[in-house]
Amino acid sequence: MIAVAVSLVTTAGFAEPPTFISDGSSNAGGSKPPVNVVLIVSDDQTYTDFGFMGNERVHTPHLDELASQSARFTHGYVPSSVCRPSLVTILTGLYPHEHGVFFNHPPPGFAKLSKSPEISRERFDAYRGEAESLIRNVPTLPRILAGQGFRSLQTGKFWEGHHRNAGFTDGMTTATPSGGKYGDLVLASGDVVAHGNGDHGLAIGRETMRPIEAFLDEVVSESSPSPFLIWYAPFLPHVPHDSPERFVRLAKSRPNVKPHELPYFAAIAQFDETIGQLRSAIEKRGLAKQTLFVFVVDNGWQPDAGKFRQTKGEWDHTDNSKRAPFDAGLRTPILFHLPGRTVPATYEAPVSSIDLLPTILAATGVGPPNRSLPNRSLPGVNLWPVATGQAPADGERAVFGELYPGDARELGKPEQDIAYRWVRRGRYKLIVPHAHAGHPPWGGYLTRPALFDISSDPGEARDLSRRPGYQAVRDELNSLLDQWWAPGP
Ligand SMILES: [Ca+2]
Repeated sequence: MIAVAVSLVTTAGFAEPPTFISDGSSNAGGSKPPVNVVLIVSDDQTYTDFGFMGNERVHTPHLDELASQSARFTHGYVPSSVCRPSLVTILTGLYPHEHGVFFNHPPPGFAKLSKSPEISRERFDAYRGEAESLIRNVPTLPRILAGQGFRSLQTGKFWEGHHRNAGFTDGMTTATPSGGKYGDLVLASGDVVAHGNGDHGLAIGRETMRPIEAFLDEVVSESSPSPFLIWYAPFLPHVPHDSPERFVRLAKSRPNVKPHELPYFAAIAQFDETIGQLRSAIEKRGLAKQTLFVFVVDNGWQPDAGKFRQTKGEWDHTDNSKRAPFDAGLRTPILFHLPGRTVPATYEAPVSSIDLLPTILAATGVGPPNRSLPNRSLPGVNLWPVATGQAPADGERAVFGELYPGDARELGKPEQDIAYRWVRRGRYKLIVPHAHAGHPPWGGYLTRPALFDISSDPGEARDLSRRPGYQAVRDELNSLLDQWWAPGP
C-alpha cells in the first residue's frame, strides 16, 4: 500500500491537514496509466427527466448510453435543492453547514446588492469576495488532485469567484463581466458586474465546447501528459430555455409533450447533445479507456403549467422542485463509468453527492481519506467498491440534507438561517422545518415535520407522521437528524 500525504489549506473544521491514503488498488507511482476524471453536473433537471430513468418523452440518447455503461445509483441525493450550496458540496464532499456556503448570495442579500444605488462594482465584488474566501479554506477535489500532479479545468457553473479559489489550475470563470449573453448583472448604480454564477464559464455547452478541446489538446501535447479533471457544469437545462430551434423541433417530435414542458425538454436535448460532444472529445484523443465519467445533477427543476412568466417568456418551476425539500428538487441519478473497472448495474440504495469526492479519490488512486482519525474524516462514503462490483451497496444507510433561503443573514451562522433538514433511510424520508423569530419556515413548504414512504409515494403526497404505527420511525429518523447536525435555537 502506498501512503500519500497531501498538503492542504486548513480551516477550523479541519484541525490538521486531512490525510489521504491509498486503498491498496492505487496506481500512484505504478505502471498503469493514470485515471482522468470528467465530472458532468447537470443544472436544474429533475431525476425523472432522463430516458434511462424511465421518461420516454425526453430526448437523452447520449446520457442514456453513458448510463447503460455505468454503475447507476438511481436514488442519489444532493443536500440542498439549489445551485450554489449543492455545487460546493460536490467540490468539497462536505455538507453546506460544514463548508459554509449555505446560500446563493452573501449578506446583505441579492436585492440589496443589486438594487441599492450606492452599491458600486467595487462594493459588490467586495461583498462577494468575502464569501468566496470560504472555498479557499477547505480541501476541494481539484486542490487535492493538484497535489497528485493533476491539471483541472473549470467550465460552466461556478459561484466561488475566480476558478483558482477552488484550486482549479485552468478555467473559464474569472469573476469579471463576460459581456456575453449570460452571467452579467447591471447594478442599480449602473455598474456591470459578474452576477456570480460563472460569468465567462456559462458559454460552455450553450455556445461552445472549444475550451475543453483546447485544454485536452494542451494536456496530450505535454511530454509526460498530466492526469486531469474536467468540471463540466454547463448552464443547462437551466433557464433561460432559449435552445436553438432544432432542439425545440426535436422536443416537439416526442410523444405527449405539453406546451409548458417543451422549452425545458428542448434544453434537456441541447444538454444531451453536448454529452456526445464531450465523450467524442475524449475518445478522439485516445483517452476513453483511462477516463472516469461521473454524472450528477445539482438540483431538480420541474416546469409549472400555471406559472408562465410573461416578462421572461418562460415557465417557472413548481413549488415542490427547485429550492424545496422534496425529491423533485433533491434527488438525482449518480453515474460512474470507467471502462474495465466499473460494472454496469443499477443500485437503489440511497447515496449522496457528498460521496463523489471520496469515490473519485479512490478511483484515481489517491484513495479514500483515512476515516479512523478524529476531525479528519469526510462525511461521504467511498462508493468505488460498489461501482466496481467488489462490495454490495448499503441499503440501510441514512443520507441527509439541509435547505436555506437564497440570501444569508450572516456568514458562518447556518443555524440562523436553516429552514429545513431532511433524512432518508431505506424507504422513509423525514423533513423537519425550522422557524426563526416567530416567522413561519422559509418558503412555506411545510410548517411541521412530515414523514413520507418514498418507495410507495415518490411524490411525497401522504404525510405519515401522525398516522398510527409510524411514531417509532419518525422518532428514529429525528434522532438520526439530530445526531447528524442539531443546529440549536
Ligand atoms: Ca441548479
